[in-house]
Amino acid sequence: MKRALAMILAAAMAVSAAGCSGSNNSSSTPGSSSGSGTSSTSAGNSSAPVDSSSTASGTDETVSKVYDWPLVSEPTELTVFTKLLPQVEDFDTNKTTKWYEEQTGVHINWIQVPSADFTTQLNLSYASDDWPDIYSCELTTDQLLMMRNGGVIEPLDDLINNYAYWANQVFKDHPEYKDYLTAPDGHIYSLWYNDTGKHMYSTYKMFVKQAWLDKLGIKSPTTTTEFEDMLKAFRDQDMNGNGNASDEIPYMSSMSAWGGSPFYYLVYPFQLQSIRGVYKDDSGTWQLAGVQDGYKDAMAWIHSLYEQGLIAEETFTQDKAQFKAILNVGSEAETVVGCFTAAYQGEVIDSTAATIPNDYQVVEPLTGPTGIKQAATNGYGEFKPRCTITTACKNPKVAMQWLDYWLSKDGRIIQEYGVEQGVDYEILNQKSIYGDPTSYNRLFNLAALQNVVWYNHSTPRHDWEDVRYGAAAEDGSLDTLLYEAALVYEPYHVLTGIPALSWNEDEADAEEFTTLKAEIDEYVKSNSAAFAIGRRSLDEWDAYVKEIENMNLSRYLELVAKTYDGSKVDYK
Ligand SMILES: [Ca+2]
Repeated sequence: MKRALAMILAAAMAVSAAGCSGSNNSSSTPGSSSGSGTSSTSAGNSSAPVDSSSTASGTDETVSKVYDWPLVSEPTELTVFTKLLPQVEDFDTNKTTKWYEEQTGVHINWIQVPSADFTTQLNLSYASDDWPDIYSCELTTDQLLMMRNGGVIEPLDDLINNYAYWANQVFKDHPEYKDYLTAPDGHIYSLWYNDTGKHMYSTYKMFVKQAWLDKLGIKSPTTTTEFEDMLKAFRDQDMNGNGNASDEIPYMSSMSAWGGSPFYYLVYPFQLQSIRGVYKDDSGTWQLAGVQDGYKDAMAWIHSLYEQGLIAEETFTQDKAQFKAILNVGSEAETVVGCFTAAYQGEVIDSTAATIPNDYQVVEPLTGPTGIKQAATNGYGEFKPRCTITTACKNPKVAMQWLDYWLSKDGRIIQEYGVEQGVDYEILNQKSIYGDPTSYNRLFNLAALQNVVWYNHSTPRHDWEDVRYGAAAEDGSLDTLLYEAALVYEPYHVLTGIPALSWNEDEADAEEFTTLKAEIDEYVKSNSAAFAIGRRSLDEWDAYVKEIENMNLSRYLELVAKTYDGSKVDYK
């Protein structure tokens, strides 16, 4: 065991260093469902049906029945390692902690690690020989595999099948979640966190200044031709009415804003593109979008827009703050930006600015010259491993049930709105964003220091959509706009094949994949900007494609396939 621990300590340190480079590292990925048959092999016949009609014989401890509280009949303690966000005062005295202990009868000894130092402390913890009962925090697939290799964790399949009532309820509607969570060895090592907000499904959207459309007497564009005509009108006419017909900026954005890159929305009418740069084509083969003929057509169109003064060059160079300074002005006469790309209005518009968010209305995906109308989606929003039980845990059944409750809708309401109705939150007789007749109104400030809830990083979470959009619908509120904009894109979603989680048992392959991905993605991005502004001529397209092939594109696509959908097959 000593040697194994030394090895995972070294590996953990490597992950810790890598962890600084941002959360969007591709370890994670998504899931193409490669058949649910492989997921619960260890469970044997104990994978009890979650349906209450099929109660397992002779035991009352099956997932056919939601557990009663308290979970235990004698005093029980669990040690739980979790992340302490700056917004949470203290887990020991937290209102949710006290309430949950009363319900469950389980006392928690918290190990609270401030978020600033979290990844390092987590890696040190599982590399030590002093493990908590539960790691109740976000985990990566790499970390889970290292924990497994070091004996820190074992498969949770049996515990989930037998005791996780709510996890199994969710699996009934989302059997693909089991696939996502299943490691190449066929076992599940964690519960999960997801964000199924519709706005997460398709992040690259276009927003246009509605008053300018009204002034022109035109409707929101639906085709690339209409879009181009609209930009020309913005360019040529004194849209803001300040007497100067040349200060309007038809389209501008920032590559650093969420959803801000033009190389998605403006590419979709010609070519499918994903946030990972690759997509699975109709024949099931992984392709790099940036070398497809459709991508070249998109670059030609974007360049022609640029040549005509319809796309601001700053789009490719300025950061979000610089863009916001141009967008958020004090009056209509000072308004210069006609349209922009972003995930939603609130990403770049200050709700306090004179230019209020709903001045800019969402534009649907454009139909391209060949009739393509699409918006790429991964099909699940965000999905990550979260929370696991260690081999040090003496009472894994209780630990599983303690975690599992947080996947219920009631648990989700508490995570989001607090424990006590009338004090932490109220229920309003006002339609919710989701469309329910009532809505939730939080009565404390979640963004400031508080001690009511554990906040968003400490438990498993299933994002029940009616709770996710449970706030009151208010015209022009950013949350309402977020949801409304997402609905406009939903009919045009095209799956990219990117899976929710990627598992890679082979460290050398994983490293090579990461390196090639970074190099190729950066090359596509910088050349796209060069093509757009004419710094590189599209006459050089074939040379550009050849350059990417020479960066070992074929090996990269092989690793994409292995990482995104091949692992399970290899290790079956
Ligand atoms: Ca003007």
